[in-house]
Amino acid sequence: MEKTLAIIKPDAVQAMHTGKIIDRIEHEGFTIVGMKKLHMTKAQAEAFYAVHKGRGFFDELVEFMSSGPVVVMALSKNGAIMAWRDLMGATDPAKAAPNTLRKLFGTNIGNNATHGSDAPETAAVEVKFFFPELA
Ligand code: FUP
Repeated sequence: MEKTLAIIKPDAVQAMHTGKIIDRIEHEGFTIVGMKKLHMTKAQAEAFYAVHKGRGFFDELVEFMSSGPVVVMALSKNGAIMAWRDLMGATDPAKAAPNTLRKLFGTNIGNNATHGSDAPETAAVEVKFFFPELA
């Protein structure tokens, strides 16, 4: 069964959307195979988003992702990577489809409530980053 890495970002945790997002995850047929709440250090956030280093939004992204607690989950489902990205919606909440998590809970392209791996290679690296025991 395919696995993907999902994160409930600091904005959504702070706004008390964690329970609603987990409820959607369960009802959309994902199995939560790993879950923990943690507060990333700046160094951890930089390492996690290393692929974006050099982009204009990198510093802001690292600041934001280390600004408060997050909930990280390894999700399993047939086609989990695309299914989770579909459930999240577009990166920019303003462009996200109705009823997607980013449309419902995101504020703007930076504070967009959730993260999801974008391909099998990144999913493997990202799941291992937080759940080495699942790799
Ligand atoms: P996504 O895969 O949908 O999370 O989007 P990206 O990998 O392109 O971007 C990762 C994160 O960087 C986004 F979730 C939010 C942040 N970002 C910005 O703040 N500004 C941008 O223009 C693009 C991305």
